[in-house]
Amino acid sequence: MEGSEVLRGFTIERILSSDERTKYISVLGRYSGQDGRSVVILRRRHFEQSTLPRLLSPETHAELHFRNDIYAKYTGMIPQDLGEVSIDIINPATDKHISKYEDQTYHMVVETPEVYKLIVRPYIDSIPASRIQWVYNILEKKAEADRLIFEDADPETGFLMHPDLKWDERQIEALYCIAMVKRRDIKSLRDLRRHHLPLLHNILKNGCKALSMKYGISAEDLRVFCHYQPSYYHLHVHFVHIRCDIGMGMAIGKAHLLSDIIGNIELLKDYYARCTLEMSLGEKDPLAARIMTHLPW
Ligand code: M7G
Repeated sequence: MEGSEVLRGFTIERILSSDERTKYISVLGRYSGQDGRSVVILRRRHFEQSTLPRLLSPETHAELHFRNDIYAKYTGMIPQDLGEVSIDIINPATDKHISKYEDQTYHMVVETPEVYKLIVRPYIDSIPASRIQWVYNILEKKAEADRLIFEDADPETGFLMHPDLKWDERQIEALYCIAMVKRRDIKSLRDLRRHHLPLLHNILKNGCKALSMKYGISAEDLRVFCHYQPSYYHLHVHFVHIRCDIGMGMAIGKAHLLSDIIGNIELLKDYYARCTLEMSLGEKDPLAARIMTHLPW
């Protein structure tokens, strides 16, 4: 579906979350004639410097709101083509998608190696593979092949780099890219061991190099990290411009710098099998309920 068809037949069920500061809203709804539910995310785009000459010209129609001495406030109608919004659609959306985009209270949760073994790993193994079909589509070049930034095809240490769903490649300061490892046996940082160091070093070094060649950004301007818990259990690494504010996505208890991960494993080969990890989980996350009921307090 494209163009004006993409939202035809969509009815709003409820707002999942909305953020005035980042001009973001996520909405739950249904398409008529479909059983499942859908999540639609709208984001207003940041002003691009290159469009300023048009924005600040008579092409923008301004209506006076009030004037006081040297101060004036207007409501402006900018040229139509500069007023684009980004629209992400997840259709059909699972309960996990809905909870991911829903406003909720977050709690800090402690995951010992035992909690991981008894609760978290069985939960990860119970997630249907279809949940990461989009990852396999990327690895097999069935989707986003035209957006590929870099590929190292080595089956052990290789990865593919793409712009993340969250980035429309417009503004370098909003740069958000994702490196997806080729091998399919690493679910998350919990699985990382010393023999994975060549893979991790490769992603850090050649991921930064690829972004420098493609976008002219230097490694010092990038945060390179993994999420724990991630939303998708196939190892991937986030590359984000240092000026890009991604809120909870870079919070303590969620984002783990790749260089720290490497350092920890260099110190102790099975660090991530033995460490206790504290993390923030939304109370609507299906994992939260499972872990909470097993906490000793
Ligand atoms: P995560 O740490 O598992 O979850 O990262 P998070 O969403 O809580 O950060 C997964 C990353 O993959 C996120 O940054 C998503 O925006 C990104 N992502 C998700 N999907 C479904 C796609 C996709 O289809 N294409 C691309 N390029 N990125 C995606």
